[in-house]
Amino acid sequence: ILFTLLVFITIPEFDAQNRRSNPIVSHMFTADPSAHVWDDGRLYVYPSADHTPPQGYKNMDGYHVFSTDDMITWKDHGEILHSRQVEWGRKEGGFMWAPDCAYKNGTYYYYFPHRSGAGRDTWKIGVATSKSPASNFKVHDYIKGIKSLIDPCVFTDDDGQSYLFIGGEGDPTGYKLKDNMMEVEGEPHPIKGLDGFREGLWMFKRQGKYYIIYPDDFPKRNKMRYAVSDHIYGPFECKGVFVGSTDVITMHGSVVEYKGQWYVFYHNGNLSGGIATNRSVCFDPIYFNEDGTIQMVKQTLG
Ligand code: FUB
Repeated sequence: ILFTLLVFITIPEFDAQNRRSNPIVSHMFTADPSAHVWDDGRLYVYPSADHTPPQGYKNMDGYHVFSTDDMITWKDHGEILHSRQVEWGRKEGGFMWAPDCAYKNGTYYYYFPHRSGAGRDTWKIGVATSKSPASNFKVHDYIKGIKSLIDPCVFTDDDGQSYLFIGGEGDPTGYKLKDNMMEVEGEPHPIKGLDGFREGLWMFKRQGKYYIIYPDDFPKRNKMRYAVSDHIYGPFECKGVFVGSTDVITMHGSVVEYKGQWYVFYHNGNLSGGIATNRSVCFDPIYFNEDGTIQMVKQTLG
């Protein structure tokens, strides 16, 4: 019942430079944030959930959703999905990794990577749907006919066509989604040019260019790189690192524009003192140069 109660968390006010402290959530551990702005004017963050005491990536479970309309006060909408609701999932549960959410024609589609068995080759991308952005999600099925990869990102282009990107535990790959948002059509497209790609890609579009941000494989502490292309499937040109490493090995996040400002969401381990599997979601503003390159992010800590 506790999880279904709405919890309001207030973080300290912006200081004179319009800054505030990270992380955005401090009553639980969160990671892999996918941020979206929906028609109600709020910004929603769909992260995965780490558990305490640290139980490792294999025990990740019980997704929550958070939203804000001022980038200061965050509302926890409670648990929206647990592996026990996933009939085709591994019987031990867990392995609910980095999710994403998309909206089409009055329905929210929630995409989550989950193993259907014990092995690394059993990853499936499940789909749950709801008429609301942060409650009442019902699990449908998983997306058939795609590779066993993690970290879904669903991007909808200006013409309304949606695409699924997956990658991690294998090379980044893009697919065209059918209108039902639960099936792919056509061939898989390998995404070329993401130098040093590790996992967790996220696509956004700005001034007609496709951007992909992605954690690199920098040893011990991943950094966030980005790459740019004129075409949805690339080839992309890697432009380098724009978020430096944090106190945990993984890096995973998203970029979104809200009320005229662009932001990057990511995670670090500050809340737990750097425990790799007790992460916390952060955000910072990002700034573009005239040529479309992204300035190095100043990470707000504490
Ligand atoms: O959080 C579990 C996994 O670790 C994610 O799916 C990866 O992107 C990495 O953050």
